[in-house]
Amino acid sequence: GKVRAPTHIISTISDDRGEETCYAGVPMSSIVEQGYGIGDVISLLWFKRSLPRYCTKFIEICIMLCADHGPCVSGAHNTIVTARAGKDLVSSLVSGLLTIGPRFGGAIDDAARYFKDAYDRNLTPYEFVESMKRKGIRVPGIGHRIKRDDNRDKRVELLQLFARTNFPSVKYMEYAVQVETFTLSKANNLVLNVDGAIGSLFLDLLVGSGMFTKQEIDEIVEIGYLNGLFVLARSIGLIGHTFDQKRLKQPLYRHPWEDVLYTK
Ligand code: Q5B
Repeated sequence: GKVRAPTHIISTISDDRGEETCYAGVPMSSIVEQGYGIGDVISLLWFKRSLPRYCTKFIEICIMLCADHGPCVSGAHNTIVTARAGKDLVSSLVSGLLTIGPRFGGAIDDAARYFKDAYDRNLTPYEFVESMKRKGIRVPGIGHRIKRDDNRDKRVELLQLFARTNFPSVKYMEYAVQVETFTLSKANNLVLNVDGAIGSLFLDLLVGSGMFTKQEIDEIVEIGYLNGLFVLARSIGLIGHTFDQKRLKQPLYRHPWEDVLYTK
């Protein structure tokens, strides 16, 4: 039989050897001719399968809603300062991306992990939140610097509305809402934030679509695919902020002395 030299790389998501590149077996021409969108491309390259339209639409809504949140958030601030230091597009972009993490935008995977574990173990919101408190862990997906009980995050409302209308089940999201009701009884900024909404709703997408086995869902949650949605989305805004600063010919940023508490 054929003897094959061992390879140094294994790849399962795309293949560029033929006449046209295929994403998870789907040729480029089909992607264009069948009117696929960015949600379909993400489905193919991240999840290695075509997902139903309501799932790819949900992915696209996540990308659109998380593309930017103004110049004052951590990521945009870093990007603006870097662009004003005369750095190039890639440097300005990655400077902003590097702020994405457990406090800012990168709480989606942990929100999914903790909400799934708590729901699957039938913990009441009280038991879940208090157990997190005992462990000294802030509930991922809960809390915001400017959003409050009386100033809800429109992005969360839009995602919830879409899911309630289109998903077969929203049990994880409803659980997250019950957790929010409990945390809001403690402080009025402990709202379900955009990370928590995406994390819980993506669990509903994975479980409710019937497109993933239990083992695949556990692997997706364990590896942590979902922060990728925020990273991808916010790159759009960070690139925009870079162009904006260059267009405005903004000078080197220096933080004002008056805004620093100098102390010994
Ligand atoms: N406390 C987000 O904190 C923030 C608690 C909590 C239990 C919690 C905080 C947090 C989890 C991580 C998370 C995603 C750091 C946020 C995003 C994208 C964004 C951003 C934008 C965009 C805010 C005051 C008191 C303390 C705390 C308690 C706070 N959070 N307890 N569970 N989750 N959340 N991140 O307001 O007794 O005084 O010690 O880490 O989900 O990033 O727009 O800006 O699109 O760009 O600074 O939307 O909630 O409050 O730290 O002063 O805490 O509340 O223990 O209690 P804050 P702190 P105590 S969405």
